[in-house]
Amino acid sequence: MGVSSESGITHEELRLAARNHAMPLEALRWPITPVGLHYLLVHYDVPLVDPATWRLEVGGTVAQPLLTTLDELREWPSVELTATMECAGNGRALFEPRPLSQPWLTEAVGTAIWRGVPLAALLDEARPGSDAVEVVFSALDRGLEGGIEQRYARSLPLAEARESGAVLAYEMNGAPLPPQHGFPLRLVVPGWYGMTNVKWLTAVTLTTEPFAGYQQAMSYRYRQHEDEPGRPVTRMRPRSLLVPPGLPDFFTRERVVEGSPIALEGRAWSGGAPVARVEVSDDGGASWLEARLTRDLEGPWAWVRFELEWEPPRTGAFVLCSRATDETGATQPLEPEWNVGGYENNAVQRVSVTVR
Ligand SMILES: Nc1nc2c(c(=O)[nH]1)N[C@H]1C(S)=C(S)[C@@H](COP(=O)(O)O)O[C@H]1N2
Ligand SMILES: [Mo]
Repeated sequence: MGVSSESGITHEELRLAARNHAMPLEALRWPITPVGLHYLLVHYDVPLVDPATWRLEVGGTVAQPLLTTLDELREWPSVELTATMECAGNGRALFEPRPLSQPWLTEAVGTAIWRGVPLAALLDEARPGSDAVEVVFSALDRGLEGGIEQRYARSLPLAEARESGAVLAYEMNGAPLPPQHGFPLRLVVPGWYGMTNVKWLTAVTLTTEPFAGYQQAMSYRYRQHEDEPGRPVTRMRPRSLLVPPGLPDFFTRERVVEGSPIALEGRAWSGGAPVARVEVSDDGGASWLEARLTRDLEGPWAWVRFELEWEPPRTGAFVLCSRATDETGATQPLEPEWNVGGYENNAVQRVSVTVR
């Protein structure tokens, strides 16, 4: 992956940005992101899938291989999972120099209610062999990446597959998955960065060796240098985002607010542990005020809402920031921690506002 120190994005980045849209930040007002506002990331092409011929194949080192249709899968006992999902590349375009890939700013996130079959139930039915170490999830979409032709595939350690609360989802927010979000079936692993949640799923394969596919061994590694193996990208770091207050300027998106106090609100999440606190700063992170948290969604995997009545000490220009800390004490840095792939940038967001 190349980098660019140019502030202007390249034609290739612009094309990716137009295909893969972010969630407009004002959508942080909705607890559950309306489907069309949920962010979208598609590495190759959205496949056209015929639900009548589609099958899920469960195989590899298992005592009971399975081949199921969509209708059969819908007969299994199902669960609902409310989960916030964020692309591991969120914040990539804010790195300097900028890793060349999908140029996200801060808003590659969304929260949905997923309905489907618990992955653990499927694994119990298939009975993994005692030598099984990983579960590989393979999709229908194909493409080239790093010069290698492949179909999108990712793995999880068997223990994580069983214990993470992962779901094989066929519904998003009460309706069948739309094509772009993985119709007819996708994996959802709560707390993990987006790449784990394999869309257009067609095979679940138990292996006796760690998976060495492109999206596992080459991509989604946190590295400081091109030539080190790095560590795998796994769970979402803590992060918070403000609903941009006041009125936006059309072109610059700079905000103008009036009066006092000003109601600030936003959402915060972490894949490691529940969010413990959120603080807000009006001086670019020099001093912090404690925000009030509301847990308005089911379960531990959904973002929380935060709010604060802000009394601007003067009129003029301010830089607002928010900072989430989770129950492990993990928090957001003021500056991004650069890495080759441009992953896990959970540096505090900066929102420029002018108070009139
Ligand atoms: N089959 C397949 N699954 C995939 C992808 C993909 O390109 N192909 N993109 C991954 C990435 S990088 C992310 S961030 C999430 C995005 O999910 P969404 O588009 O439903 O928001 O899907 C993941 N699952
Ligand atoms: Mo992603």
